[in-house]
Amino acid sequence: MTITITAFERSPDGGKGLARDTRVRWALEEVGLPYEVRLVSFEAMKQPAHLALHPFGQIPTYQEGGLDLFETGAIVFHIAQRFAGLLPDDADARARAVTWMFAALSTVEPPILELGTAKILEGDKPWTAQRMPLVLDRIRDRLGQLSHRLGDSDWLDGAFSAGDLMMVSVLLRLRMSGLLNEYPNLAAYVARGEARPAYKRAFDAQLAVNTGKQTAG
Ligand SMILES: N[C@@H](CCC(=O)N[C@@H](CS)C(=O)NCC(=O)O)C(=O)O
Repeated sequence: MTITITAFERSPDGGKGLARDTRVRWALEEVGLPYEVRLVSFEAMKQPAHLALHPFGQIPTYQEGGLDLFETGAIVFHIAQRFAGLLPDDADARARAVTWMFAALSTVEPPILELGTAKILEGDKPWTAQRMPLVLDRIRDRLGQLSHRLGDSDWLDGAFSAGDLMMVSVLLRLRMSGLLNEYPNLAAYVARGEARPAYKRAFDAQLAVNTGKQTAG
C-alpha cells in the first residue's frame, strides 16, 4: 500500500511547519507508516487535475489505494481510525479524543486564523488598529479556557492522542504572536508535542522541502 500526500512546492511560511501537510506527516509518523509526497505549486493546485482531488484547490490531500481524501481533520481521523497509535482502544476515551480534534479545528483554530487574516491579508486596512484588540481578546478567551481545562496534565485526556496532535498543531500557529507565553501550561503542552520524535521527523521532512533539500518528483 502506498500513501501519497500533497504539500506545497514552496510553503509561504518558508518551512516553519505551519502548512497543514505537517499535521498529516506527523500523524503518519506517529503510526509508523511510510508515505510519499507530491509537491504542488500554487498554480497546479488550481488546475483540474488537483481540483479532482481537492475541490477547493488546496493542500494537503491523501491517497491510499483507491481512497482519495482532502481536509486535514478527515485525513488525520482516517489515519487514527485505521492504524494504531493515535486513538485509545476504549470506546469512550476514543470518542473524547475525537472531540478534542473537533474542538481544535472548529473552536480554537478559527480565532487564531482570524489573527493571520487581520495581520497579513488585511493589515493595511484603516480599521486594523481597532480590530486587532478584538481579535486578540477572542484568542485569549479560548486560550484561557483551554489552559484551565489542561491544568497540569501532560495531554488533554489521558495519553497523547490525535486530539493533542491537532490541538498542538493549531496552537503552534501562535508562536510568532507571543500569546502562548501568557499561558505557561499551554506553552509547555506545545513544547511536549514538538518534542515527540514523530513530530520532529514530520517537521524536518517539510523543512527539507522548503530549504531545497527535497525537490518535486
Ligand atoms: N480546511 C482545510 C484547509 C486547507 C488549507 O487552508 N490549506 C492551505 C495550506 S495549509 C492551502 O492550500 N492554501 C492555499 C490556497 O488556499 O490557495 C484543511 O484543514 O485541510
